[in-house]
Amino acid sequence: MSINTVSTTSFPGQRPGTSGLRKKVSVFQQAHYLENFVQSVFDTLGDCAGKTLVLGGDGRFHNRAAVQTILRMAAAHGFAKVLVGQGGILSTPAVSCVIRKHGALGGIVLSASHNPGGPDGDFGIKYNIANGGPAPESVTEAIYQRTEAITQYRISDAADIDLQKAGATRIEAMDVEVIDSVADYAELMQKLFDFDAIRKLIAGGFRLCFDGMHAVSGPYAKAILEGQLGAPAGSVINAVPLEDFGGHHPDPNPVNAAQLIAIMAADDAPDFGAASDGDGDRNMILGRKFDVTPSDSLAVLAAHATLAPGYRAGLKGIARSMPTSQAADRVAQALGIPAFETPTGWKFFGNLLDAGKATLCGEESYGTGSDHIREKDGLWAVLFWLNLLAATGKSVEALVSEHWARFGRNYYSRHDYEGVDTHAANELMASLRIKLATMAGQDLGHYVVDFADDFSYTDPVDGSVAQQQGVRIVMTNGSRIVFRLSGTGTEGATLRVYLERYEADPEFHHLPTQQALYPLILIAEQVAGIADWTGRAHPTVTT
Ligand code: VG1
Ligand code: CO
Repeated sequence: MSINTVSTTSFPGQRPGTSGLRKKVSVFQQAHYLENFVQSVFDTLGDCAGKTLVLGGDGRFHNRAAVQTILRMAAAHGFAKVLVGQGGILSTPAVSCVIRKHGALGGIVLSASHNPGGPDGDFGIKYNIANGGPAPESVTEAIYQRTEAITQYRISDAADIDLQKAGATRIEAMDVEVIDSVADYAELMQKLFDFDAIRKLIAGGFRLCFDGMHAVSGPYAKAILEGQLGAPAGSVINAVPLEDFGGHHPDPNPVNAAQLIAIMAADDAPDFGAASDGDGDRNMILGRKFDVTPSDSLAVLAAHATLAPGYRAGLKGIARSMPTSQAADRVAQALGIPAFETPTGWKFFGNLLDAGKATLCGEESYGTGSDHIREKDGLWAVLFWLNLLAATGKSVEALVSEHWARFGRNYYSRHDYEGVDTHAANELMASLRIKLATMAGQDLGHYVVDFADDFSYTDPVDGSVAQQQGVRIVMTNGSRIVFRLSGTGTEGATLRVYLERYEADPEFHHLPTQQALYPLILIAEQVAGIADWTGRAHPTVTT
C-alpha cells in the first residue's frame, strides 16, 4: 500500500447547488472528476489528523465505486477513521444522525436525492459539517473556489474493501468501520416517538403502506415499521434499493408515486400511506383517498407536537422555506413562538436549529424535520404522523380537516416547468425582477399586490446574507405567487412557480386545489409570460 500524488486539471462548474454537486453519472465517470471535488473538500477542511468522517450514499448507480475512491482518498488525507454504511448505504438523515452521535468532523453523502438514477441518470455528492447538516454556503463556496484551482490530489493504491461485511479494517493508517446502516438511526427514532402506542395501533388492525420507491429508505422502513412496530410483512413496498430505482423517479409526489396513490385511492385502502425519496430525507403523507400537502403536514405536526415524547416540552420555533405555505406561521402564532422564513434548501435551517431558535422545519418540497438531526427526515415524519394518529385515534383526513377548521386553509400548489432552455429561464426571471419595483398597489383582477420583491435572507445567527432567493408577489390578503429556478437539476433549467391562497371559511375548504388557485395561476402567466419564454402552455409536473 502506498499513497500517490496525481496531477489533475480543474473541471468547470463544480459548484454545489441547493443540495450538493449534482451531475449526470457520465460526468462523474470522467477520470479525476470525483477525485477533484473530494480533494477540494479535504483541502477546505485542512488537517484531518485524529478526525472521523462518515460516508455513505443512497445506493444509486456509481455509489459503490465512489465509496471506494473516497475511502482511498480519506486515507491519503490522514483521517483517523471513516464510518461507512454497510454496502455503502446510508440515508441522508442517517448520515446526519451518525455524524452527531459519533462526534465526527463531518460526512460525505453520495446522492442526487430525488433525481433519477442508473447509468443514464444523475449522481451527486454533498459534504455535511460537524453538526450533521449540509455545509453552509461559506463552506460550499470555498470548496468550489478550490475546485477551480486544483492541480493535484492524493490517493492510496489500496485494494477495494469489502463493504458488505460489518466490522473494522484499515486502509494505510486509517481505520475503516463498516457500520449497520440502520441501527443508530432506529435507536434515535425510539427516543422521539411512542413506539408502544404505535405498536398497539397497528396490532389493533390499523393498516399502512410505505413506498420505498426502490431507494434508500426501504431497509430503514422494513426494520422500523415491520420489524419494530409490527406492521405485517408487505406493508413496505418497493423496499429493496436498486441502482436505477427500478427505472422510476424516486421523488415522492402524487405524480411519481403513482402506485402508492392508486393503493390509497382504492375502496379497501390502508389507513395511512407514505413514501420517501432517493436518499430518504423527503416524505409524502397520505390518508385513505386523501393527500396531505407538505406545507400542511408541517403545520399539523407543529400543532400537535407535544403528543410525541420527543417534543413534549413544546417547540422553540418553527422554520419554513420561503416558498412553503404560511400555514405553519399561523400555528407558531397560536403557540406564541417565533416563525422563521429561510431560502430554499435545508442548509439554511442549520444555524436556527443549532442556536435553539427553531425545533421544527419544513419545505413545500416534501421535506420535514426537526432539531433531532440537521437534515430533513422522511421516516421521522412518517413516525411522527403515526404517533399523532395513535395518540388521537383520528384519521389523517380528520386531523387535517380539523386543522383547517381551526386555522383556515392555505391552498397550495407548485407548478414545475422542467428542462426548459436555460437562457430563456434566466431571461424570464430577469424580466420579472425589472417589474418588481412598480408592482405594489397594482390591481390584478381578483387581487391587489401588497408588495413584490426578490427574497433576501439575513441569517439571524451569523449575519450571512443570501440574495436573489426567489421572486415573490404577495397580495394584500396574504395570497402569494413565487417564482424561482431550481438548483438541483442537471438538464437545462427548471422553473418553479409556487401558488398559495388563504381561505378562512370552512365552507370553502374542500375545493379542488387547482380550481381554488385558478385566478392566481392566470396572474402568474400574465405577469411572467411563462408560455412565451418557455414555449410551454402547461407545467410538466403539478404538485
Ligand atoms: C429542491 C427543493 C428544495 C430541496 C432540494 C433538495 O431544490 O425545491 O426544497 O431542499 O430540492 O432536496 P430546487 O433548488 O431544485 O428547488 V433533496 O431531497 O433533492 O436533497
Ligand atoms: Co432527498
